[in-house]
Amino acid sequence: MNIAILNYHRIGGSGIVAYEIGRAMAEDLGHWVHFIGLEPPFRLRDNFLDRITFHRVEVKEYPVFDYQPYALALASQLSEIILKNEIDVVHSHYALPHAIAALLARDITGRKVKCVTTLHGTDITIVGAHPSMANITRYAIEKSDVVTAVSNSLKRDTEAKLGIRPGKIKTIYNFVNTRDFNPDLKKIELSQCKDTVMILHISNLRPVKTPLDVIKIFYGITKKLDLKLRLCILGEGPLQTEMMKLASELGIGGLVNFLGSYNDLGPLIVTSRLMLLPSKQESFGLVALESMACGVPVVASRVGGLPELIDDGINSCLFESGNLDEAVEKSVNLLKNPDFYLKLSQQAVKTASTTFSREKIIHQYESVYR
Ligand code: GMT
Repeated sequence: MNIAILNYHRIGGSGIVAYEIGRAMAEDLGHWVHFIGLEPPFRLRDNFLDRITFHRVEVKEYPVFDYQPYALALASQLSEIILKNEIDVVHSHYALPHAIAALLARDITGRKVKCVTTLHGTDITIVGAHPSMANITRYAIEKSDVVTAVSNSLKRDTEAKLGIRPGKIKTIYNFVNTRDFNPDLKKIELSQCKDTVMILHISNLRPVKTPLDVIKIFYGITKKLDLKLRLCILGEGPLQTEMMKLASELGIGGLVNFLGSYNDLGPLIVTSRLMLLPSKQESFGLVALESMACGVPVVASRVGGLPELIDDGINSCLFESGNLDEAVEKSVNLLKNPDFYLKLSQQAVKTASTTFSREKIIHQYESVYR
């Protein structure tokens, strides 16, 4: 099949999922994949992969436009790509603007190309459900041939918030590539983390991730455990300065490292002992899955799709959203009890490599395409 994939190129779960689907379609299943966007998906930038092409969208800058019309430029250039490459399926990640651009491009070509849309979370819970965007998001969903959501929680939220009929949206869980995320990866020697227990948080440090709570939970752990501890923050975002300020107010500034953004996360994850994810909302929590695949248990809030992935006390831990005392208690309990830790770590790897493996999930997408 010839598959076109539309996604956001910035670092984030939806771009990773889009890239990994394209990669698996080309590498494992022999399809031809065309990524289309302003920039290549960031994991593609370091790699050349056979049967994968990137098409850059050009947007004409014109002073009369208040906003450059990216969605229209995408639709127009996608219509050419559809015709030239005999595209069978356009897979849009995010209803807006990608699914709309795909529907428009199909109309322009008059071809019977199929439109598949995957919902990732914030496109519905934050943007799509806003009154200014609700109608067009509903239209994108209703007119797509198949719509998938990355968890049952997101599927239910979308049906409720946008009044979508049950049966229209199908859940296909996110997945992890266990070649890149597994417990046997070589650990990184971080001089600042030598002989210490490293606790990790990975996110875009936006309010929805409650990154200030990460600092507070870590502070609580340091008060209860007589261990050399470090908190490493991977990712960049608007709350970084506030996090630094809070850490120094609490007297733990020297124990918190901000490492910035990286592509190859596996070696950093295996170097750490625990992942903290206290998000306010998380439609799936890809980073939790990647951590579990590395055998690093997660302490996460019981929100959105996280309970579909995390079985509390079996493969990681969940706490009630906002209950930081519970988060501290569960983290301390894990770090203090090696047998319990090992049990959770092994079960986390098992969950990731069975229920959420690339091999299992990618066939679900392929059968949707077929
Ligand atoms: O979490 C973010 O802010 C980024 C966002 C994205 O669009 O990349 O992540 C969403 O999609 C991911 C991939 O499906 C999910 O794993 C994340 O849970 C979801 N984020 C939220 O729902 C907040």
